[in-house]
Amino acid sequence: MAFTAIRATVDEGVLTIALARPDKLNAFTSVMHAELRAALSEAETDAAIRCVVLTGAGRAFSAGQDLTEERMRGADGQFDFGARLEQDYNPLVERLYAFPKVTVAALNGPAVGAAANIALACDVVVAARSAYLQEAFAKIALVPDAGGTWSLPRIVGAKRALALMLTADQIPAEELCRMGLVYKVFDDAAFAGEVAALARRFAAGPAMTYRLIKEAARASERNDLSTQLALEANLQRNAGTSEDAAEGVTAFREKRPPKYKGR
Ligand code: T3D
Repeated sequence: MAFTAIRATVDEGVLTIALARPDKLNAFTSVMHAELRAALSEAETDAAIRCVVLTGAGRAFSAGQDLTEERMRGADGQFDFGARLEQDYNPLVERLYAFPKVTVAALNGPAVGAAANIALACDVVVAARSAYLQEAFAKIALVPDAGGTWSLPRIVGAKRALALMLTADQIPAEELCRMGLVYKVFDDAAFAGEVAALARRFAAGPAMTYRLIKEAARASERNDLSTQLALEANLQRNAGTSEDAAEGVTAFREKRPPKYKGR
């Protein structure tokens, strides 16, 4: 498919989606959203794609919503700042949270505004040392969106989340890592190689089990301990009878790397 605002490439089971408006720091437009939807649909249905990496072209991950794009209007003809969220951002965030394959946000540079929170909706977030994240909304007198008010307190705690959102400070990669917003930081020169290696690891891993792990992790956000323990038992029943689980144990006994099929 020909895209104009993203680049999508597949290699060794990994779909890499690069937000690609580098002269505008990959700011999101409705075209970019539509193209992202198409690329993610492809990733969902194509069994050969087992991991999705979301990154940015050029020096930024993304500067969030394109502030020069014409605003949507409500039925009364007035600007409606919620409309774009309902049409584009909210479905994207929900889709990423529920995505059936492993998703990696690779912050090659600044992740700002809605883009920061889209990154946080991915399963694993890694960053180049020069990258930063900024809940920039308050700087332009807007409320954090794209799930930030939900995800940030859960990741960094209520007080720190509020400080991030109220100050709109740029938080450097190392600090993001200490806060738990980023899993690992890599030197800029090594970043692309490290991301590719991590994504290839996921693509070669037990895809069905990954899906179950994600289901358990997401469910824990609403479950009490007893409900979660029961869910774990059920999911383990599924995982334990998979071909991959049998292969995992056989490979361990035979002292060789496992060859997973994702079922
Ligand atoms: O509909 C709604 O608006 C509601 C939805 C809101 C969701 C949101 O995401 S709100 C948050 C939106 N984002 C921002 O407020 C960030 C705006 N950008 C910046 O503050 C700065 O650009 C950065 C701190 C991210 C980076 O600064 P710097 O100095 O490294 O780069 P720059 O020179 O400011 O930007 C380079 C170019 O990208 C520049 O274009 P030009 O002048 O060379 O033609 C700049 O205008 C453009 N750019 C950067 N961010 C955006 C953008 N263009 C459109 N929209 C942007 N968000």
